[in-house]
Order: sequence, then C-alpha cells, then structure tokens
Amino acid sequence: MPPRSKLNVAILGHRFMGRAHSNAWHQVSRFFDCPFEPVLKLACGSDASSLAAFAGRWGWEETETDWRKVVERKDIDVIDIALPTFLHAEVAIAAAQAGKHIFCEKPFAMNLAEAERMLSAARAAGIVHYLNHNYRRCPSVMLAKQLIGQGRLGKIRQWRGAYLQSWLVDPDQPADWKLRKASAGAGPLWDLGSHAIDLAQFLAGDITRLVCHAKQFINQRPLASSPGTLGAVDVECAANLMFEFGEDGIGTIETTRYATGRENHHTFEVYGDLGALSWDLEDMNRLQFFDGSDEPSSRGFRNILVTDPTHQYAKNWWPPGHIIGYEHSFVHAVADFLSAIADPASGTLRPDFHDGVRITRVLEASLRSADSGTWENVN
Ligand code: SOE
Repeated sequence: MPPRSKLNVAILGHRFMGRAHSNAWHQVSRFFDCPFEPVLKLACGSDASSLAAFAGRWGWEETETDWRKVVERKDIDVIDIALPTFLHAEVAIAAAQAGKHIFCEKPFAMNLAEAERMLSAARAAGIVHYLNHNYRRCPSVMLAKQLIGQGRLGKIRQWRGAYLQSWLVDPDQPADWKLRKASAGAGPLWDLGSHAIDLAQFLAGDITRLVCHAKQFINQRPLASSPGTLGAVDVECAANLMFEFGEDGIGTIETTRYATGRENHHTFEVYGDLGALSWDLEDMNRLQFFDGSDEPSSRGFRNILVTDPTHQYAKNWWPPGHIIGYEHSFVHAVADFLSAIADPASGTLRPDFHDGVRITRVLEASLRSADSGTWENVN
C-alpha cells in the first residue's frame, strides 16, 4: 500500500465519548484500508490534569485547554466534538469556518436554531460533516436496512422503538450536565431519543407528526460537582412518543433512565406486510427476521448472527461467530468518515448535519407536545 497522507485530528472532550472516539481513531487503520492515516494530534479539555492523563493513556500528542486555539491551528484537519451538547454549536460553527472536517457526537444541538446554524456553516465551508449516531453502523442494523431496502418486509406500517437505561434509579446518583436543560437540551428524550429517532427515520421513514408524554420522577439530586449539595433537576425523567411516519406508518418510542434492570436497552421492532425485524443493542450481533414468504409450517423469527463476511463491516474483523461490541460501531463511523474526506462528492456519509436538523425538528416538536399535550407537526 502506498504511504498514506496523514490527517491531524483534534478531539474536544475526554470523558466517555472521548474514550470511545480515541479508541476508534487508534483502531481504524488496523482493521480498515483507510485513505488517510489519522494522527491523534491534540486533545482539548477544560481540566488540565485529567486531560493530561487522558492524552497520555490514549496517545494524543499534545493537549490544550483553549478550544479556540485548537480550531485556529493550521495543522489540524479534523475537529472531533465529544463535548456536552451545549458546547456543540459554537465549536462546530467555528470549526467549519476554519475549514475543518467535523466528527460531531450526538445529540446534535440544543435547539433547531443552533442546528440550522451548524448545518449552514458546514455547507458554506464545504467541509465533511458527520453526526455520530453510531448505532446505524452496527452490522445488524445495516442488515436491517438492506432487508428493508430489498423489499423483504414489504410496506413498512409500524415501528416500535425504545431506549431504556437505569443509571438514575438510585436517587443518590449525582446530577451531571445531562440532568440540566441548559447543558443537555432535555433529558432522555434528547440523550437517548435522538438515537432512537435516528434509527426510526433511517429504517422506517421521516416522522411527520407526534404526541409526546414526559414525566419527572425526581426533581433534585446531589450535585456531581459538590455531592453534599442538592441541585435541581430540570429535565424529564422519562418521555414516550407516539408518531406517524412516511405515508401512513405509525410508531412509538420510549425513553427513560429509570427502567430498573435495563442497562443500555436500545431496541426496535419494525413491521411490514411481508415481514418483520427486531433488534436489541444488548444483543447487537443478532437480528431477528420474520420472512412472511417462508413456508407456514416452519416459519418463524430467524435469529440471524450478523458476523458473516457478507455483512457490512464484518469482514474487517474476525471469522464468523467471533462477535464484536459497542466500540466497533465507532470504528466503522471513523472509517466511513475518512473515506468521505477522500471522496466528498460521494455524499454517502450519513447521518450528517442535514440529519441533525431533521432529528432536532422531531425533538423540538416532542418538547412542544409535552408542554401542550396535543399532537404536533414536525415540519
Ligand atoms: C447515555 O448514558 C449514553 O451514554 C448516550 O449518551 C450514548 O449516546 C449511548 O451510546 C450510551 O448511553
């Protein structure tokens, strides 16, 4: 393979997503034939000591606590946004205006106005912009997309999604930035619902109108910054959507971080007139497929192990049956992001900032409906 040109990456944020992204930048060239060799050039964060430890562990060459200096550096090609949601817009707009390609973690933005400004800046700059709803890149989800696209489910009529976690069941779990509207946009609706909405729109069709019911169970918690102090929680604890999609589909999505016993239970079921699929992130190497054309005496939901070389991304890893995990979907996203930079005209890298605007429209309509108690149109 000819020597590949290097691409200097700067990551902003060094917590959970900082780790997941760093792992992907490290692994991608080992398992995929990338058009560029990503260089983990610089890690940026507000706390110098934890940042230094992060950079040392993950091999980021430099550190910086002022993100504006990072964005202005001429030697940086990619800005990786792994920050709390309230910081996304300012950073992404500045990065686009500086001509940097952007790999942005979800949720996209705090509101539709921010989302549209981010998209506008990215389009004006002509940069590659990616929004990391990584679950699209589970091979099992890509197989679902393929089966639907081949017409194996027929006309898609019903969607049943859920993203259930349980990390807030304990009332003494400290409140971090995800529990404040000013930093997170909303609660599980934004954090988890953005993922669930993306999959619904990716596989079934755009959500056109909806009604949202949100509930708060606990309105104050110990503060992560000072555990001895109680702080207000001003976001919903759980939110359920009922919606219409496409021409005449109907669906539901449930989001909560109080589903006792559910750790990262992101699921969907999709029903067409010829077949059906169901998927569970906690069993992410498998896809359940009901093919209505099978012989009635022996048909049922097939429990497909999605590790065959014919399955997207699977051949880059291990032989059939040697399963992959949560972090591999991030490696797939980085691989496709690098390919898109090499061939911007391909226009195939999704979800991008256009999708971010579409998802944010659904999220904002959900908040309007939760307040009004009535059905809301998305557009
Ligand atoms: C929420 O706890 C969370 O970390 C989400 O923010 C991530 O997007 C999801 O991948 C795992 O759960």
